[in-house]
Formats: sequence, structure tokens, C-alpha cells
Amino acid sequence: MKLHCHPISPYARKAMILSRLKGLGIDEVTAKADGARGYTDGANPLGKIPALEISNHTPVLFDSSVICEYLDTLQSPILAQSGPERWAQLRLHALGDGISDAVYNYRYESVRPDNLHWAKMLKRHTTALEMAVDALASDIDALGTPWTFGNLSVICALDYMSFRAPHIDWKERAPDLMAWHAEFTAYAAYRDTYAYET
Ligand SMILES: N[C@@H](CCC(=O)N[C@@H](CS)C(=O)NCC(=O)O)C(=O)O
Repeated sequence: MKLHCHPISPYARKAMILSRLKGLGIDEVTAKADGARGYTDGANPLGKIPALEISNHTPVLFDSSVICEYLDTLQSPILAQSGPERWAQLRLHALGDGISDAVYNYRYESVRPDNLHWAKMLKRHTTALEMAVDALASDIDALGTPWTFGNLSVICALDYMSFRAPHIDWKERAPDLMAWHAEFTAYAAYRDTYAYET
């Protein structure tokens, strides 16, 4: 199995952490930003990471939440579970992904030349991020420890926000969220995939 990935991508990092936590021994193929057919050299028709090549007879999986659900089935304990808890976990995972989406969109708006910045859109993404941080902080017990299917996505999204949208000081805004996040830094799977050193 091959995972096309790069730890700077919060979407790819989720899959890397999950694979490592579960000891799946998946081959990690580092994505190339300048590939003629996208980051995965055509393995993902959308050109994005992550993408998971399972075998020659199975279509390549893409979209990080689909990949994470697949990886979760390969080794116990199954994090996504079933019943009402499953929907809570998928919701939390989607909240984390939504934060990464807003950061990604903010980043691509803000790297344009100054005269092409669309202030309204920058504000829109910033407001979404602030609301999402407040939502996480207001229900801190629901985030859980150690790793769950949902919080995996949230941890990767918070680190990505610190990296690409540092004007949102989420640690200052939500000290309890900062304390919760700090618990995850003890894991090798967290530290060994942390790529935001400047
Ligand atoms: N919804 C997708 C988003 C993946 C995504 O946007 N990945 C970015 C890296 S952070 C990417 O590959 N961008 C390359 C491009 O769009 O060309 C997922 O969850 O996998």
C-alpha cells in the first residue's frame, strides 16, 4: 500500500498519524508540488494529497476522510465505532477538516499580490476560523483523549492554522484548547509528522 502524502498538508498528516498509530507500515510516498499531473503524479485525478494506492486491482482512494475511514478498518481498535458515537466522531472530524479548508482558502487568498487581495473573503475565512475555535473550546470535553477519529482531524487543523493563519492566536483565544492540544505532542506519531518548524 502506498500513501501519497506530505506532512505539511493537514489532510495528508491525518492519514500519516493514523497509519503510524495503528502500526500499518504503509509506504509513504512524498508528494511533489511540481508534478506535471498534480501532487500525486496522476494517482488522484484531482491532483491532491493524500491519495492511497491499495493494490493494482483497487481504485486509488482519495479525500482524507475516506482514506482515514479505510485505514481505521484495518487494525483494532476501530476509532470511528458505530451508533450515535460514530456521528459525533464524523462530525468532529468534519469540523477539523473545515478548519483546514478555511486556513487553506485564507492562505491562497493572502499569497496573491497585495492589490489582488479580496478583503471580504479574507474576513470571511477569519470569521469562520474564529467561530470554529470557539465551538471547539465551548465543548472541550467532547474532544477526548487520547486519539479519536474526530480529534485526529482537529489536532492537524490547529497546527496548520498556527502555520498558515498565525493572525488567529487560537492559543490565546482558547487556553483550555491549548492545554488539550499539548497532550498530543507526547506521541511519536505527532512529533515525527510535525513539519512546521520555521
Ligand atoms: N478534501 C481534500 C483536500 C486535500 C487538499 O486540498 N490537499 C492539498 C494539500 S493541503 C493539495 O493536495 N493541494 C494541491 C492542489 O490543489 O493542487 C482531502 O480531505 O483530502
